[in-house]
Amino acid sequence: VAAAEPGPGTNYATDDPFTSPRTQWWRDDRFGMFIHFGAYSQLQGSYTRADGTVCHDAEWIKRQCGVPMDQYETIASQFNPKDFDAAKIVAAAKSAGQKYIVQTAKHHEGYAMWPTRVNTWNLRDHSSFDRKRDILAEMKTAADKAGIAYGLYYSIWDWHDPDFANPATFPKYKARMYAQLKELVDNYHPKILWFDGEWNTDNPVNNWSARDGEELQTYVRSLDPSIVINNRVGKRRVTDGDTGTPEQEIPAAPVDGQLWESCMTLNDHWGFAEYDHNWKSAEDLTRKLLSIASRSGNYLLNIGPDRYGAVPAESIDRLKAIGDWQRTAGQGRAIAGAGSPGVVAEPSWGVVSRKGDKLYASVFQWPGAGKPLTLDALAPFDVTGARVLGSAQRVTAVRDRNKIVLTPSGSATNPTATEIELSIRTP
Ligand code: FHN
Repeated sequence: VAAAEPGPGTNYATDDPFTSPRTQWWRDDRFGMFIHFGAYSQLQGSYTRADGTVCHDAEWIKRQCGVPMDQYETIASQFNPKDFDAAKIVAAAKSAGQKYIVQTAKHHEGYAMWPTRVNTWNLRDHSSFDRKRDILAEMKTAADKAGIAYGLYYSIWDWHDPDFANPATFPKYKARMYAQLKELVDNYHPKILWFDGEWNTDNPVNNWSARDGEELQTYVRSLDPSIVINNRVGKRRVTDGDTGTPEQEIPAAPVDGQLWESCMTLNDHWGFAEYDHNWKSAEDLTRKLLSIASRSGNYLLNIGPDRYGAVPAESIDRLKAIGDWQRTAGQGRAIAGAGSPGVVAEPSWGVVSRKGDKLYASVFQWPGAGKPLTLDALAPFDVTGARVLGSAQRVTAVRDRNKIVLTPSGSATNPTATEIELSIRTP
């Protein structure tokens, strides 16, 4: 359902993100793709020092492995992501049922992944890449074509710009950052600006103040008031921006009274790391998505393309498997457009989400034919129908005081999660 366009004169600085038309699409989508891709990808997670020892990290490799800046610049000059294929990446997102994308435009290394005019530390001017290509423009075009919202990540923390770490010249850094953000908004019209690095604790190197955060939000809203902003924009995570950003965890909702989005990796790194084979299973990822949606959160699941821009097959396969589960028997109804049930507590055997007058009970531990699944009611409501998606079996729903006892007559339809759809009537 297309959200109403916010009208002119809307006070974006004070509207409530929980109800604003500006965030409507984001609240409905539930599932997005994060992309960590930068000059660090050229190293693919391994840096060989002068003494022959190898140091490992991904997007933090510059800092964690102490790569001197001149060497890092040389490495970046070899970066040639010739196989970056926006249509393929967007298709992978689509296959997963992801409805928006957030791509790193600039990570902590300070390297701009678009042809910025602000400096030459960017993919066009400091690489071996085709100067005519602009991968952010390619992504924006492909995302638009697929009906996927496109957003950009921008790190406030900058390891490359010397003015970031110099209190006397910090305003010059800020001016350049503002200019880059204007380029991003003007050229790629992001629906999300996802900030990061406001938190770095290298004091006194981190000159980013709470006031800087407030100003930045006002600035972004002045560029385009419809942009959704995450909370890492300032120093007041609870009140800054529109969306909370728990990382690698699923919190109990609500998070400090904010909309929230859990960002997570598919293996143990954000950027490509050739040595990291610790991939999460499709079952685990799908259950995480269901759990997050059942608590009215969003899931921002990351891919890290390799140095040539290719997405690991392990990522592509898992994304598709998450989408396949959703496409089976309409099971995806438990996710997009759904949220916290309100009327029942989270059961021990799975999670429950709600969309309008339907509850979706995602059963992770199926009890077996004739065995009960119990839900604790938190509010009065009637169950007017119950069925197992993708199965002809009967399921009865009997109320016993504040408990709803569901008894399926057959076996689980799906080892990841079997969906029981309940039709409900609330007074
Ligand atoms: O330092 C970054 C990290 O590399 C990655 O980008 C994540 C994504 O949320 N954010 C930072 C750590 O909080």
